[in-house]
Amino acid sequence: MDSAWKESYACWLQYKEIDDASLVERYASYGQRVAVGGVSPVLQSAANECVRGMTSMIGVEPTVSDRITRDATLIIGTKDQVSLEDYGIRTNPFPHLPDDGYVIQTANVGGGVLLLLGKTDRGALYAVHHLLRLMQLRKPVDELAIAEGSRNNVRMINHWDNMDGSVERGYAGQSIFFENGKFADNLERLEDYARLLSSVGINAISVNNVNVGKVETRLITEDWLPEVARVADLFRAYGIQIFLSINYASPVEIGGLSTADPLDPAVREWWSERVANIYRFIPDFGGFLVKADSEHRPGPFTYGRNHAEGANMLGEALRPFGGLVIWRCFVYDCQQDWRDRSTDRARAAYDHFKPLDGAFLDNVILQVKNGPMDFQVREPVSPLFGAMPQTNQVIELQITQEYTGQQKDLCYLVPQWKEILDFDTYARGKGSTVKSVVDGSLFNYAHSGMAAVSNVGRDLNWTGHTLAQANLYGYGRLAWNPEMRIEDVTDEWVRLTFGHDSSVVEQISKMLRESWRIYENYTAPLGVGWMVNPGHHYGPNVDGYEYSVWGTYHFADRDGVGVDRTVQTGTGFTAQYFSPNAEMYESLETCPDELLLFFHHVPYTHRLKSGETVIQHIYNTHFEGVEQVQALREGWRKLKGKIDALRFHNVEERLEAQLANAREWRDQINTYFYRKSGIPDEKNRTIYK
Ligand code: GCV
Repeated sequence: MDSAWKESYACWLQYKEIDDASLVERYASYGQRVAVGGVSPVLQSAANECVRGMTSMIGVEPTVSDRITRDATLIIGTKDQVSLEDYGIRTNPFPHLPDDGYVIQTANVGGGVLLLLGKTDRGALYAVHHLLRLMQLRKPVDELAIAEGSRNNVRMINHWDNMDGSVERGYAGQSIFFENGKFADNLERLEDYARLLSSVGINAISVNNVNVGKVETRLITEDWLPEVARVADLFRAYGIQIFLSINYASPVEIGGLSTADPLDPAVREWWSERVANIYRFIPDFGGFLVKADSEHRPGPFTYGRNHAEGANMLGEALRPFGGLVIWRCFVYDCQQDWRDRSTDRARAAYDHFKPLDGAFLDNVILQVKNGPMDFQVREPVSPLFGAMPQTNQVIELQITQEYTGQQKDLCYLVPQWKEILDFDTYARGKGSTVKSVVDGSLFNYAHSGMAAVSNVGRDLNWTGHTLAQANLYGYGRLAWNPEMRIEDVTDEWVRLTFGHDSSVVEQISKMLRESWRIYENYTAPLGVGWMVNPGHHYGPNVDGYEYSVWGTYHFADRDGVGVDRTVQTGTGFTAQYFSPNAEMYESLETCPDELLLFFHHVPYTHRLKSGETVIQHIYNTHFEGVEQVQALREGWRKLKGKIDALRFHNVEERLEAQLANAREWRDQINTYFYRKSGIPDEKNRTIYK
């Protein structure tokens, strides 16, 4: 690989040679003799990464011993292998750290020793990555005393990859896991992926699409288990557990049974045997991810059973082995008639699951999409967060940009995710944030955390758009620590990926931070959502979304637009929130502008808090959005020559496509609403009529 290709592929693990001689000297003093506390696969990965990073950044390859020696300058191990006291460190942070936690400590022994100690092997690997990150960020390491852990015990990536090599909602090429109906041969690529994921603390991955096809249904059989086990071995060495998405109708489709009824003893026995067999191949198998009774997928409803009965049957089969069922709450009737106000899609997840609180087994986790709809650029937070104190939950985010520009348009999602995680549900009074629900602390969940749909594929740079790498990085960092500030995640990613030239760092950080709101400006307005082309979901089409059979989901007519979800006159969705959120959304006066059309149907002349009318806001934001994309493009062009040509052109090309897309959105949306409302733009700009 030539160097530009390498940079593109390496993402944030660039490990560029450091040119500051005094820093190199300090780093090198620790990077001479590495001692590792054992030979477990995870500790080996930690040691290899350490050697790779050190050698590349300081130009000296450390010697490595697999025993702790007194002359070591850097020690990688676990709390059970190395005693902090032996190195003169009196306070022991380990009792206060979660299982994946670690300590990085500089000790004054000999010429100085760096201790990188995990509570477990996995923690030691994370400690190595933390140190390498500090070095990439050119930070001093002489007086480190770091103790870190993640409050989210599930930090997961979901792949929607199919065995034919395609990726549902994938925008970066074919699957890295599968090709032509089998597992991909390129294990090196998978290993590099595992390195990237472990560097940000991801500890679980589901490898196949939640829409499980005929071929993929057999992944849980001997046909494929040896291959799944091979992938599991590889990821295990990076502290990442493997999960499989399953087809709920498997007992019928591959088991020769006449039913998949979760209460049928033969079905239960079939799953127990299947599960036991999986664990023979993969002793630390994570469990199943399940999409049931949604978008034509089979599920317990077929047999008149509810989702607790459906999930618990699998939970029982997995329980003896410590496995988990991750059961998705994305359950709704995709063929609903949106004119029928009694079947609001936004209500569906809560209506199905809330009554089942407390009915799920301890090893079942409900996976809830961040909003009640489907990863739109703007939605309220799902009211299910906080509503199920007795049921484990993880939040599901979408890193892949299905509705947010498909990795052609720049849309950095960290600001959106931060807003969601910081949202106060008021479930237990003020301060009941989403992040405190999903980290398990609010209700003391046994299992909880975060999951997100992957945005990677076989493109050289993994994510198609180079800057979309920031979404993968940002997700991992927030899953590890939801308290991180947007500025810090962003600054870190830019420096790790593009280096430290301040004009580059400032420009790219600014572009990233502004991009979500820019995308929102030129697409569907004020939280109404959708308005995308059917099927592929890219580009504007006001009445196009395939599941809006009657084209009326936004309820735009001559007089107004928006969906009345109030209790007083609408679908009653606002009542699913705790007070005072329920009242805030119910009232036109207090509903935040950016969600106005999600909750209310209003005349075009309704005045927003900003002082603009709704129609003028639509015109203004759509003109402004295009100008902002132009500014993104100009800003990027200033970086020509400051970053390598490959990555420069990759982004430039996409910004061109984004501009064309933004113009199309502007023209379609403005024209549509001008035609409906008959109200001209106050500023007399050209709206295509
Ligand atoms: C995997 C949306 C997407 C589907 C996806 C589904 C889901 O409807 O368009 O591609 O299916 O969400 O999350 O299950």
